[in-house]
Amino acid sequence: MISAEKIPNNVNLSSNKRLQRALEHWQPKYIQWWRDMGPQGFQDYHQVYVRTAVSVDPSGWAHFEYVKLPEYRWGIFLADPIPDRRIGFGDFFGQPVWHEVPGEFRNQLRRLIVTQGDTEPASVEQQRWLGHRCPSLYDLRNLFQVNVEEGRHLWAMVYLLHSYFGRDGRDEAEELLDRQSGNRDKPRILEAFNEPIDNWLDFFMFTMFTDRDGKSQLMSLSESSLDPLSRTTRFMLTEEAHHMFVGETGVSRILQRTCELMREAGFSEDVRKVGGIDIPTIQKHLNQWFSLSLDLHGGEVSSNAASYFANGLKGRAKEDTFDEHVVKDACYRMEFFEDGRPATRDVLMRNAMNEVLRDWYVGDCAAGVERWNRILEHAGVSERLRLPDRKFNRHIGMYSGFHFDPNGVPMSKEQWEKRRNEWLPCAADSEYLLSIMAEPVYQPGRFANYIAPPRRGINQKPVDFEYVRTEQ
Ligand code: BYC
Ligand code: FE
Ligand code: FE
Repeated sequence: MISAEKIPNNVNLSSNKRLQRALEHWQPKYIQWWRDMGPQGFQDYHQVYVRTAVSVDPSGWAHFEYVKLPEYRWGIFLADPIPDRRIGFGDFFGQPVWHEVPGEFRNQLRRLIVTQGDTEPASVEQQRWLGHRCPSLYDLRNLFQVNVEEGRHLWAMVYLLHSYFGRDGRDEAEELLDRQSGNRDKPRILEAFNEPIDNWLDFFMFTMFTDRDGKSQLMSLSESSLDPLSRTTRFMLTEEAHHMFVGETGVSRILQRTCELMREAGFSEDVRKVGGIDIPTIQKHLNQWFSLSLDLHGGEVSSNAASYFANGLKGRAKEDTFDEHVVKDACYRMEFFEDGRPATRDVLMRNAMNEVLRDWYVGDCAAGVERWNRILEHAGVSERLRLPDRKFNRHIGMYSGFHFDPNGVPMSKEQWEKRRNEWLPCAADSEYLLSIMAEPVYQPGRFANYIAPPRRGINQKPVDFEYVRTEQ
């Protein structure tokens, strides 16, 4: 059942009039932002077949309907509380979790929540033109599903800001609608969220790799001692799975189609001549979004990360799978880059928490790339995709300011400049991709030439279902 309330929620909003008023005050600003900065040209005349969260149990989750995007029911949902939940790591290990924000951690928690919140609307802004270049109605619908859920993730963080951070929280909530992706004067906080997402290969790589940073960061925040933050992020993770599905299967379908076109054209022919996306171009976009998303994990050695861990604010992904949770003296063997050479040294594990999470992230990405390579293998294509070395193209942390090739071999700035376009998308690649995406595909069941249809539709609907329809 959809609740009759203005803001669907499972936090008993109607019993907290102050909070309800604050959120109802923020809501029209949010809608204005969505209209200005959300999907361009798909606001008033299109209905999209989307899934709306109406409660956290599985039945409330399977609610599909046609909605006009600005009328999507963005709600506030927290995963069910875990009875007698205890702090799982850091200096307060074993104590009861917090239901309010401790004064001494207020600034750090606010900063974490604002940083997380900032990425959500940023991604919607980055993707706002893609609808005009969509490869099918199925993909168009998936784009909008991702967009409305990122909008809901913003709501999730704004709920925390309004509930627990008073005046400052309300100000931060306004600023979340004020910063803009790529804006020179008021950019989004983290780098990857200021990069353009102009074409669908970018979009699929972004949802594969950058939404996966969402997954690793949300996993570590879901360990938090601040119980409302833990419960909010736990529910967000269930939505994140679909975003990564969109990215992984999007690239899979491009690979599948590329292989078909290669076979048809004869393997030595340039697949671009028959309108496909060649594997080197796919690899370059992988390199781009993987390296940008590595940066999103912060510096390798970070006193911020150490202090988040010590204070119990941000844990490791799957904290309960570790043997020891206080981690006071343990060390992490870290590779440094000194005098042009790698050198290994021990650093306190707490200071290496960004790197620990990055390790988890790289492993999760590698598994995805393996799945992609199986498609190439089955198609009898000998090329393979691979993750570049983690030193490649970094702008945050100890490798920023140096240059490395995708194998991690150091190189001079001049060498890098000369070869950069072999490894990262260049103007000619974007131009080509935009040329094959210039005509959007809006007929149900039809797909652009460069991508294979999905194996099945959404919510057991057929692939040729009218996932987005113009209002009659
Ligand atoms: N860009 O101690 P350090 C998602 C700054 S994605 C720019 O190494 P720390 C989503 C840093 O702020 C998940 N600046 O890093 C995906 C610091 O500044 P100050 C988003 C950066 O503090 C797709 C300085 O560099 N969630 O949900 O450990 C679609 C040294 O920092 C960057 C989160 O990120 C960067 N990449 O920060 C939609 C979780 N990295 O203090 C959504 C919350 C670092 O010198 N954030 N800096 O001024 C955090 O946990 C942490 O802030 C970071 C690492 C993981 C970002
Ligand atoms: Fe998100
Ligand atoms: Fe996401």
